[in-house]
Amino acid sequence: MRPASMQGADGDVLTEQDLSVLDTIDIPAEEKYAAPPPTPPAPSKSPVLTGINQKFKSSKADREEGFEFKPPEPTMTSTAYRWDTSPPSIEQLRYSERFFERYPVRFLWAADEFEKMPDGAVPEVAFLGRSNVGKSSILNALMNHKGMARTSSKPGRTRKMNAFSVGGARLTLLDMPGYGHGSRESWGREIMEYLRSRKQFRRAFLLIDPIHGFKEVDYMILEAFQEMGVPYQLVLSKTDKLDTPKARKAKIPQLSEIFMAVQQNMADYGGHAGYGEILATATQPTKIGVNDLRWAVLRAVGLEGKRK
Ligand SMILES: Nc1nc2c(ncn2[C@@H]2O[C@H](COP(=O)(O)OP(=O)(O)O)[C@@H](O)[C@H]2O)c(=O)[nH]1
Ligand SMILES: [Mg+2]
Repeated sequence: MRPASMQGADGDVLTEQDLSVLDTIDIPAEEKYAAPPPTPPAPSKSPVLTGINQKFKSSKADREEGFEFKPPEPTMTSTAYRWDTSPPSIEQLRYSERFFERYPVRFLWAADEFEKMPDGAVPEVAFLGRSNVGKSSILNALMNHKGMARTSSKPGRTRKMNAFSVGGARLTLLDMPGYGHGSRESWGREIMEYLRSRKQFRRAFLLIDPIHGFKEVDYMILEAFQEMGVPYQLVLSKTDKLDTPKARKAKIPQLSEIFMAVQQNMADYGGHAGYGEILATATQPTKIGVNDLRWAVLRAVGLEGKRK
């Protein structure tokens, strides 16, 4: 059973109505949520957190032999919920910003089939998610380039996998076609083939629009990640829409609750392949969480700077 509060009624394809009418969102009436506070409280006593960290607790014998694993304390801010990772330092965020902004961005190639992708040795990360979730916008924000990845208010405009080179050709970012586009079979075949076989692939960043929540295809892809052992991380997009009268009227949960629900979905459907961090981002009206995401991308490919 999918959790009712995060399930859409309309399957995977976004309609115009989906995009504009918050009031139609399927949230049970008994779930009454207040407006999100500026900084959500840290859920230190969550059973989910305890469960996850419990798995990594060292045994008495380990401790006696000097092997003690201390999981990081979970932290929650308005841009990130981390339970297995430490927050980046200011220096690391600055480093990430420089890495992405200092070098010219280059469009590398577009391919509609895995077989047509040019080979290479530069590490890659891929941005996935339903049509219109904000993949191309977040890529443009990462690359600090308004029109490099094509954005559109109409779902399904990105028909190919598009590759962009950043950081002086040390890293490749992939903009993937949204799930809503074309037949699910052809979408699935080519992207799954990429995730399974591309040797320079390092991590998938799966975008979820917190206003719409998880849909059937999102659960499907989490299950596919789990089955294939695909390393992935979840990113909330368009979080500027959460703190609005419309969202409050539609009883959209506050960010801290969304973080917890997303973590639960990761555990239920995505197994252990998921990274212990959920980022909250927006690309308009102001950019939110972009450097945190840059840092996560650099860490995914081993290009992070040293902690000072
Ligand atoms: N309010 C808001 N709208 C956004 C944000 N990011 C993208 N959008 C809009 O959402 C639509 C789809 O974005 P796009 O990046 O093309 O999504 P994609 O299909 O996943 O690549 C466009 O109309 C964007 O302007 C955001 O952070 N906040
Ligand atoms: Mg796009």
